Amino acid sequence: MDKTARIFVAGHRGLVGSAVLRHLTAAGYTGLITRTRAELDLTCQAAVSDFFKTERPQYVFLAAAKVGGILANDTAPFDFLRDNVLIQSHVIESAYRCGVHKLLFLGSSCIYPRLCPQPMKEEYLLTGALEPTNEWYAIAKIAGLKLCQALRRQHGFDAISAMPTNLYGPNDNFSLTSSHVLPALVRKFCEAEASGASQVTVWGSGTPRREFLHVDDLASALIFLMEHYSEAAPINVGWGTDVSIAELAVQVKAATGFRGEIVFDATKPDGTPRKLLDVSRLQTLGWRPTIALKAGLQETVAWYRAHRASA
Ligand code: GFB
Repeated sequence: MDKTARIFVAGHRGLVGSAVLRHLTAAGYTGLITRTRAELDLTCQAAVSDFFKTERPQYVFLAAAKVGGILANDTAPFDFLRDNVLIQSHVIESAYRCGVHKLLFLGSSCIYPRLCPQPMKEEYLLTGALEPTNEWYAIAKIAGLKLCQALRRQHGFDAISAMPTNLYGPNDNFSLTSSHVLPALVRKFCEAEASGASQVTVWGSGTPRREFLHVDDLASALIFLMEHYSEAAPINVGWGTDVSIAELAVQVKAATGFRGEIVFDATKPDGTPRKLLDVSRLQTLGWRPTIALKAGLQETVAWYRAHRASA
């Protein structure tokens, strides 16, 4: 990508898209193209097609998606399947038809089977049943990566797919009901510390294990992949180690200064028992993350406290 290339960052207000935009801007890219949801409805095929014909982007980071934590996924399966299938189909097809040089599609580590051997290698895709709490989202993401592979195979279109682990950082969703675990815990512990509450409730048993990657690390990996990776196979992007949810809660508690008790609500779902990516392919290409969980948590707590009103 030369610095004047026309680059469309789809989903630039979200956690991932905003980080990609920050990194591209800081690196001196001048041809960045963005649209808010009000300006361009990606679920509308005609609108997306017109946009590509008019704007003629050369590169696309497809970070627009309907995303959410375990409860949101479990309770709105139609929305997660439908919105994501529509958004990705429209953007990927229009990108191909309008002569985009290269497209990067964002998937998720939940595409791998629920009881996948750990750490999860890219080749374990479609080797077992999916986790029921997020199979709708996972099926949409699998369809997206298959669209990319099919276009590459049938028409030689340079579409690649990155599969990130659980992400966190600035501009995340901090809702208590629809967010992922890390932002939810940051908010719960910050609010409990501020109000002097005696306890914080963590969903589930605390035993599931998750891997967390700071979104600034992800953005750097995605730009690296846009420049250095052009294969059909999806590629994992993660930190390479995981923690239990109980351990995460202890770390968030320490980062916020909360002094009360942690309790677990077993009526809430645990989801996949473990989700740790094998990141050896990406590391062999020459990319490694730099933001360890402890530092990333401290930064996220500070960001949340500074943006509490709008987050
Ligand atoms: O991050 P999370 O919502 O989704 O939950 P997944 C991870 C674990 O944290 C689960 C527990 O075991 C939750 O029960 N947890 C504890 C909490 N307290 C909380 C809380 O306050 N809020 C939330 N949200 N969880 C997602 C998928 O799965 O992973 C998406 O739903 C996506 O499709 C994403 O793929 C990466 O890690 O289980």
